[in-house]
Amino acid sequence: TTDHETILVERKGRTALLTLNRPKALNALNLQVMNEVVAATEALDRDPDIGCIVLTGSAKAFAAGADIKEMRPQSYMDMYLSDWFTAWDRLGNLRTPTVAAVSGYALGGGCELAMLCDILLASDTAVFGQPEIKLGVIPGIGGSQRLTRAVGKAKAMELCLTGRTMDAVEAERAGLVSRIVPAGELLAEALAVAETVAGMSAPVAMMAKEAVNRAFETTLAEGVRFERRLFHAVFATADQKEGMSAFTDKRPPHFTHH
Ligand code: CO8
Repeated sequence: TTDHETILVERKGRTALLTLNRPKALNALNLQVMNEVVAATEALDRDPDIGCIVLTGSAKAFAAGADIKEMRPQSYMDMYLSDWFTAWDRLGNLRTPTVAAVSGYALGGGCELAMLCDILLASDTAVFGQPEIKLGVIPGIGGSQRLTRAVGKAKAMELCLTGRTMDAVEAERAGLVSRIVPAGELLAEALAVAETVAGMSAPVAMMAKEAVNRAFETTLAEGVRFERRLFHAVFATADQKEGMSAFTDKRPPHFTHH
């Protein structure tokens, strides 16, 4: 698509690839990037022909944070009245599964953006952190909450209070990323994962995503109840019949996303 300046959007079959493209600023996330990413992903989310969205940056930087130069002069009232960065929350509300492919710096808002995605793949060069404290601020796109849920208090507190970063190995051990991939293979692997997800039944993948996400919002008993309702609901899909018939027929399933 052509109506973006800070991102590139490509489609490959049922997969969409969104690349942050402000190389001179290491993909710093200004309001334009936010608005373009959110508008593009919401359009893809509405498109029944897209089953998974990959978000990536450059080899050097997934994103080096919110745009410090843009934020520097803002007052409290500027931030409050514009509800600065609120649109990023909408990325977490997409129904289509998302994959973050992180190479290089994922700092501050960049780390928060990666954590807004459903699957987080890191290259062996990835660097994660919430260094806002060094600038006299704190995380503002959910980092203090999502990092803590992902890696626990011990590491989240240390990272947010000292600003130190984690390499890919530490991030994987801590549970922030699902896997580490050699830098040269990151994008191909992310697209392969996305193609796998996009090949599943779209409504069932949406329900699986919704069920996992509910674990972050509710008690175990309520979460299990929620899962059970969705489990019963998948029996209303044609894809459940197709998936189970394909198994018994010993052939690959052909999901119709209904
Ligand atoms: N914002 C704006 N510009 C940036 C940013 C950024 N976050 N990061 C890098 N850049 C720019 C640099 O200014 C530089 O531009 P120029 O050439 O015009 O000076 C260009 O990108 C290249 O950067 P460097 O020369 O610094 O590259 P290095 O390889 O030397 O260093 C680093 C790479 C270590 C990543 C370094 O750039 C850095 O430390 N960047 C800042 C990292 C950071 O602190 N991120 C957190 C930002 S704050 C944040 O994200 C808060 C989110 C919540 C806000 C909530 C509001 C409601």
